[in-house]
Amino acid sequence: MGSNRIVLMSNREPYVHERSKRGIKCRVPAGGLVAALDPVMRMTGGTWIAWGSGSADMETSGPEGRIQVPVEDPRYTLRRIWLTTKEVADYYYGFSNRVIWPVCHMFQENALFEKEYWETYKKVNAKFAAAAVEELEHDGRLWIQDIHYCLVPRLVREERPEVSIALFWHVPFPAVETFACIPWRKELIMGLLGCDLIGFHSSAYVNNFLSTVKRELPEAVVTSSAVELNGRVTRAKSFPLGIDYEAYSSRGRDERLRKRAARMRKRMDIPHVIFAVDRLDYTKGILNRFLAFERFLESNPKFVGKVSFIQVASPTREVISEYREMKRQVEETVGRVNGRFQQPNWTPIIYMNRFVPQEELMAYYIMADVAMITPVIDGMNLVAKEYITLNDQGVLILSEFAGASEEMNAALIVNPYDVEMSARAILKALTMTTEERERNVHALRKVVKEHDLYWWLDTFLSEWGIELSSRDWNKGPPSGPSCPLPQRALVGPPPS
Ligand code: ADQ
Repeated sequence: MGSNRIVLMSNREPYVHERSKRGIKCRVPAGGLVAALDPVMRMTGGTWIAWGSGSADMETSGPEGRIQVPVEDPRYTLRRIWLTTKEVADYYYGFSNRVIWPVCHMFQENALFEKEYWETYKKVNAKFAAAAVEELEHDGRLWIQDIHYCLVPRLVREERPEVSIALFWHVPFPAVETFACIPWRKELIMGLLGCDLIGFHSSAYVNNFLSTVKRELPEAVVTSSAVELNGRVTRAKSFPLGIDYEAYSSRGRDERLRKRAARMRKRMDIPHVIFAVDRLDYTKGILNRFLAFERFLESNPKFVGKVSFIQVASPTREVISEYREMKRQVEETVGRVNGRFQQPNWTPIIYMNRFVPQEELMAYYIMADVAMITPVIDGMNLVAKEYITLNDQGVLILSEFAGASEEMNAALIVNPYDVEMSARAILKALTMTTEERERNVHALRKVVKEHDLYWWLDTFLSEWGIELSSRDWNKGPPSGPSCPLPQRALVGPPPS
């Protein structure tokens, strides 16, 4: 079955060294996935290859970008890949975020098919593939995360036919006609078919991927779960990603956190609170959500002054014009709706354009009566799962276009484009009895608990031929691994 030592590849690194006025600090990026994959790497050893994006990454790594992590108890190697400003602009912001991202989210009109982006994407993929070839043992395993390295599987396969390669695709895979917009679609598909296994969040995305392969490569033999091309088989399967249910659930029972949530709620002094948190991305449906809230207030005047909508929207990809334009529209709408309904002691939409620390986010989850998670399209959406785990009586309004809705159908499911329907769902959510709310939470928690992060890891790894029980490895809180500085960083001169 080959070695269990994994070479993991992702755009973001698990440990980032940053220089500040007070010296070098090591940061563990927020987000469940890094926290989940770090224990896998600790357990299996091996190497994590990622873009070295931190301002002090170079001076804290060895000559080839290698550093042993976690620094206080080294268990695996982090191999940082250096990218020039132009490479970051063209491969990351360009091809990944202005070609693959919009097309996979069916926003083709936001895509920019620049040849230069493609050329740089190829170059950066070749750089990452070369690093993987160096790091892989004979019979090793390469696990690629997401859309940034579609060409790597084939490039590595050409050099090292014996290694096992898997990839998890974190965003939707669109319908065949939509993917066909990409001028380099065939090269992307050929690249992905270097994998032995490709995971998606839902069976719909698996089907879309297989249909695209069928269209682009008529010579391939495509079944409902695999592709055979030139004697090599690539399997495609759905593995819905979950959260660390136990960790979130135990935070939800934490007395200090509950008191904090109660204090926050008391300060607001309002009968009802609706909450949403997203990156400020055009896929997240923030604008439609505000229009639905406006319609709700319009048609239910008795709720005017009685309900506030708290929206946390963290800045993201602001160098891209579509994101700046969307931010402008969202902020204009907040201003308009608030201007229309605001009263001296009541704000209809409380809008925060920043990243909030995890503790604060959890307090919002606990204090909000309703979470309105209504992306116009989303690969999965983990916020929906986090909210339902933390709030014992919370009502979830969920978009039918979030991957999460495939399993979480006990939520109030809405079409986010249908403003009337979404406004009616808000009314329903605010008028449900305690019994109805608890029944729904119970049904939803069952799915979230069953298909949690460790289920995802174990199912994916087992499908790939690795039998490990990840649930036993990571008993820590969802805040993830700790990260003190390596000694070298305190004394070593910066590299030239
Ligand atoms: P995202 O679109 O970034 O990623 P999403 O699932 O919405 O993923 O959220 C990821 C995490 O970020 C959650 O844990 C959430 O709590 C946190 N978060 C989001 N906004 C925040 C904010 N303003 N402040 C603090 N924390 C915030 C992609 C796909 C998703 C898919 C994930 C995982 O687009 O569809 O679910 O990957 O595969």
